[in-house]
Amino acid sequence: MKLYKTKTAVVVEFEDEFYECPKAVFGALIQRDDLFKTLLSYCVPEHRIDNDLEVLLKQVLPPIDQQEVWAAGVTYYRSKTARMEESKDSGGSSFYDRVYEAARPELFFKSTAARVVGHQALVRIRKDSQWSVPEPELTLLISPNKKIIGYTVGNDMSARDIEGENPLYLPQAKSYTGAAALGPCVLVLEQPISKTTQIAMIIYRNETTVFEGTTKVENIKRSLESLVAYLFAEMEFPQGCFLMTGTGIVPDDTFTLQSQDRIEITIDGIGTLINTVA
Ligand code: DO4
Ligand code: MG
Repeated sequence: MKLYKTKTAVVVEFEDEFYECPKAVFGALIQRDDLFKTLLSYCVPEHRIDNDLEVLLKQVLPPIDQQEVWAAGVTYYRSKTARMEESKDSGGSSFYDRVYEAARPELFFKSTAARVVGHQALVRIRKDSQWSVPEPELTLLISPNKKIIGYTVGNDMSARDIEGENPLYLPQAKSYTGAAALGPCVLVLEQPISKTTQIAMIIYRNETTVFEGTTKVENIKRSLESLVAYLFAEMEFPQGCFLMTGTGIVPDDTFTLQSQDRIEITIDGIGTLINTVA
């Protein structure tokens, strides 16, 4: 089932029907270990609403409340090779090689909730970057008790030239206004998401496709549980958190985003997160 946050309601989509969750507080719901069961309890005829997915998608907000957004890096082979290439002149490339093989993953703070943008909102490229890309990432919703309770689509916008110049610039390459997008909903399952789930990204410029790529969750080198275990090892998240799990799709080195490009990221079972570059 899918959970949407809109300006006026909390809505569940289940078996092609829509249900409103009266009096539900979105921020409290997305901390619950029993989220699937709780949402199911709203899926009764008295809460059914006539809704159209297209109409709903025009009203959705980012599916977050006060949670921090964290991110994992170099979890796919493609990400490792791309980072090694972009940082070769700085002498930093061996860090990526080593972290790909190491037991401890790369984890970094990506965004406060207030800076996250949602479906159909604008993302940004930094004015001081000449080489920026979107990173399409399966994003986990994790409860305060370290349980993966949902999945959403994430875009970890990144300034490749800034990180490539020096890996210590990572926070500037990754965290700035308009750098994190989540949405359009949270997929809530009774069982873990399938490893064969496909992640796809298309970038349009003036309605022409300028980049297209796909990967699968099974290409992540690490288990999702191990990423969560490292993130929670020495840190508490009283309201839970979101964790972007890394990108397996990186455009060729000649590609950089431009203002007005439209980025469409689709993850099977969740939906499509669409953002335009401001
Ligand atoms: O090391 C830099 C960040 C890597 C990243 O964001 C990714 O692999 O998705
Ligand atoms: Mg990333």
